[in-house]
Amino acid sequence: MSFPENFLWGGATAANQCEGAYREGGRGLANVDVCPAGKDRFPVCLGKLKMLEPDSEHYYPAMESIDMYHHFREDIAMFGEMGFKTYRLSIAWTRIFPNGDEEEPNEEGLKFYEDLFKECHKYGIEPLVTITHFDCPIYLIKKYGGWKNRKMIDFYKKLVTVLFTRYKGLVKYWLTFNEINMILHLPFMGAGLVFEEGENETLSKYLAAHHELIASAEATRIAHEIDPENKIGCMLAAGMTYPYTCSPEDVWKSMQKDRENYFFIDVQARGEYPAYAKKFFEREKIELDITEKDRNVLRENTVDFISFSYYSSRCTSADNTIEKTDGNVFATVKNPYLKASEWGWQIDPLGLRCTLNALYDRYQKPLFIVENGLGSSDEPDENGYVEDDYRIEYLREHIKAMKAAVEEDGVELLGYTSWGCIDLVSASTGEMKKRYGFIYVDKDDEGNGTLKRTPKKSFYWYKKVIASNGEIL
Ligand code: BGP
Repeated sequence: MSFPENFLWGGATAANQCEGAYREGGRGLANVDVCPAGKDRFPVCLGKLKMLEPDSEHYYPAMESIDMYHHFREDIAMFGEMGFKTYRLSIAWTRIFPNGDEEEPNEEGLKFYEDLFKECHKYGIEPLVTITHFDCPIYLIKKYGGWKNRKMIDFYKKLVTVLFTRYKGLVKYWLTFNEINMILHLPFMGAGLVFEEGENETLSKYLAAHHELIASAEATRIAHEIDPENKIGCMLAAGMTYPYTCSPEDVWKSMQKDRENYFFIDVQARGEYPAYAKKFFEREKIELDITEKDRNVLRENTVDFISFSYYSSRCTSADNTIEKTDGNVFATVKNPYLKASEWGWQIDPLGLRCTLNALYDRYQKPLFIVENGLGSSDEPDENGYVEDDYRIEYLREHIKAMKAAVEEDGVELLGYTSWGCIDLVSASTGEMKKRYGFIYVDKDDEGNGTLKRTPKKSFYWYKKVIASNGEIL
């Protein structure tokens, strides 16, 4: 038997990509609401194009998305039918604190998630909650500059205290920040950073990183104080960086690239800034004002487990002329040994085994794969049914690799939640067209569609995988 009996099989979503109802229930505006679909999306997500209100001329698919806000009972019932043991979702910060700095939380928002968690438990589904998934109140960005400002730590502490208190007994697994390393790659989306002309962007990104790292450690402390049963994880956009050739220059470059991302987890899992980061800060003249109290908080509150998303490996070369391709935001050298998805994301199941081993070797903490999947422009038949053999193939190969890491390499793995278990809006495109789900949702990028949910072929396949605890693939 390769997977433990209590292995947490399931699926993952994020509030802003599936809930819709973006102005209902007292919800305030967040950074993710002002990232349009289309050509302006990347400049906005990068913090280069200031856009702090949704552009009223245009429809953003995320405003309505699949309207899970009103359909969650139906959706969770379908997850239950697939046999999910866990469901990863995120809290929209602005449903709880619409501006982010109020004294009292919004009861309507708290009640919404309470009902949702109770619904999960009806089916024996353990919620796995991302506290912030690319989610920062616009008001905090306008007034304080987002995570550049140390005051954000206090607003976050207040948020988590409310959540841990209210959902005690309902939620045990928490992730503090989705893909925390996205601060470096998509700073507005990741941390609400907007850059002014001439600003030292590297400094601002690492300042924001420091504040999020302290906030994450504080959340870990508070979670354990409120309920010792709570398990707190960090979350990394992972994927090993291969050297393009065996030239030592390429190998060294790949190590440096990996460190850019490991940096966050090094702090969250080991409790202190690594030596290479201190040297980097000296070279770049980055002064972070790390207090004695900060050091203690980091040291005393390391995470209980390490979670990560994996879509692809990455590849790098010291030679800048080699062709690049897209890969979940990280521009990477095209690896000639790999096929790619419609969006150019390269497909590398063995890379998942490599990544699991690399993370386990480095941290020796339990791991959790909380995102993995294939984005595709699925074509339903007249009944809304999608025969998605390509998705089954992708998932099967990745689950095989994960199984090998557990069975043959001894990696300790808590669970697996595939990304976008029900179709939702894509983070990188802002569109519905790029689908990941086991469940097709009739909704297009112009807002048309009945919202009808239909299981795809992969729905029935995944159900068997879970029922056999990964034996039938
Ligand atoms: C991760 C994000 C998710 C999700 C996923 C797939 O980086 O955490 O929110 O969207 O990538 O990416 P996309 O939707 O761009 O295909």
